[in-house]
Amino acid sequence: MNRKYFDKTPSYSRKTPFGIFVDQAGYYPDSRKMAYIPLECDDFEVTDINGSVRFSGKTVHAGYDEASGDDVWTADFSGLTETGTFCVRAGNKTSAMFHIGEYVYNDVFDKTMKAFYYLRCGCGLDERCAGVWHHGKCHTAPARLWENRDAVLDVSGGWHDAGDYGRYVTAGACAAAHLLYAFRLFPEVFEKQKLGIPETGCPDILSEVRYELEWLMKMQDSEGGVYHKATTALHAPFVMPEEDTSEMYVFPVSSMATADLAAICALASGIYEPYDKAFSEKLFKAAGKSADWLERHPEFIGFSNPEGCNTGGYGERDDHSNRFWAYSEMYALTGDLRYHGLLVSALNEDFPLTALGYGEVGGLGALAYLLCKQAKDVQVENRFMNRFRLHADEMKKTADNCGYGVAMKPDEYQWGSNMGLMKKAMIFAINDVLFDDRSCREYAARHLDCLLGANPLGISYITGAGEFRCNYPHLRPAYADGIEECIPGMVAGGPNGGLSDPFARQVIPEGTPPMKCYADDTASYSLNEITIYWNSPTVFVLAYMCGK
Ligand code: 9MR
Ligand code: ZN
Repeated sequence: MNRKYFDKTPSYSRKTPFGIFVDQAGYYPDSRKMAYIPLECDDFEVTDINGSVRFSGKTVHAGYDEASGDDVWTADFSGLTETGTFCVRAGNKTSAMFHIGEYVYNDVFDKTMKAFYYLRCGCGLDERCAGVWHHGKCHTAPARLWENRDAVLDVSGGWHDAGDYGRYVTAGACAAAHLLYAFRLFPEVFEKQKLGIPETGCPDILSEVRYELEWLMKMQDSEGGVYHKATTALHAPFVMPEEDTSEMYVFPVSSMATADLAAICALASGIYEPYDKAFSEKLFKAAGKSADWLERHPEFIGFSNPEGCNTGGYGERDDHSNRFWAYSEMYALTGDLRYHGLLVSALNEDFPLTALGYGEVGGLGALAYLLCKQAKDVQVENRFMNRFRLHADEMKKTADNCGYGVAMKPDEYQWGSNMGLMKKAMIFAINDVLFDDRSCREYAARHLDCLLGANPLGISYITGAGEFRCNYPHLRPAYADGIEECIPGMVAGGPNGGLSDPFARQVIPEGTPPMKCYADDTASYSLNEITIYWNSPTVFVLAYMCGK
């Protein structure tokens, strides 16, 4: 691979200096605390910053772990409940330093939420809010319809999707949905959150999501159909966003984008109502218009890149779950029985009812129904409840058989595996909410521990969080700004056994176990990109952990 663009810091060879793996953000005093050691040992101790032993115990041999290829010993130090800064030691190995305390997740919670602000397109980031990562306005010129170059429209705003500067409706709706459901389920943790972003007179999370919603509504055409994406024809080089001045195009309407827009606007309309009636009304109208479009267009209108375009495709094989989500949110918002009929008919198609997007969004539709105040069909309700329960039960078994305590099977380490990891934690959190099942909290926490360093590479997959953390994501501004410290709060895609890019194939030896197929290097888009919909489930999980 040509490293011309990516020679800032050749970082793929950076290895964790630690031999014992812990959650580098830390643990609550009363929570389960587990360190993972891929080496035989009997005794372990936990020392404080002065080196004094505060806890000691015997390790347990958890056994061979397929996803990592490690033979794992665990050190359970749940019995250590005092607050402070510690590290685990066994033999001649140590862990990273971590905290035990009541607020251990607040910093990373704020950072992962503020990451959305750093991804804003159009407005420019001023120094007061963005500090050293400030930059000028980007992508504000009017865009052209790909299929009718004479038609020009304003689609400025919204979040950059990922390491690239594209903006895609289904991806954006999914990320916004995770954030809005996080707010809906755990509002108290957001009430006081101060991110240092431009304020609009409501909790910061709502100001931030509003920035995306305003853009999403610009993607709706006069008939109610929604354009699939707004991107340049080709991915930009690794320059700052304001230097990416190629022509912006708006690509054709898809039924997935239209359904997801109806869904997210309906959801948002209810949530913003107490803060801003006019905005809520605007969302309501947009949602209704796209929902009407869906009824007039029962056929699937998919998306794949036209010739001459290489930006993200976000194609789907069908739009069943998207339509279901749209009708379910419309019913939740309006109580109109017509939508109830439509959501129930949508269930005639087979799609996963706990999937939380992007792509399959049945779980978001089920959640909309379960949480709504409208009259419910008990059978439908029970069906949705059971699916969430079964999903959690199944995941518990997988997690209990995994050396690192998570419900990820070896073949689930694919492009963006950290999204899979966080969506599993979301399912546990949702089960805690729906069934008041507190055993789920521990399982959700294990997944967060894994993301934050309790994994076989001993790395925190969130920039700016943890002693040994990723710092060189495939993220254009993070490279082009020339600043060594990466923009904080970005969740890396993570291990991907598929080795789906040339750089990954070059640096990861064949046969490497999937959970170890990772390199913290700008060059690897299939291992180390960031996206809004990998950050959003992480915010959801952190909100749950900081709250309920
Ligand atoms: O997240 C997407 C991943 O699941 C796919 O395997 C991959 C290849 O199609 O595309 C990913 O999405 C990318 C999108 O197309 C454009 N923006 C960056 C996204 C993350 O890599
Ligand atoms: Zn931009």
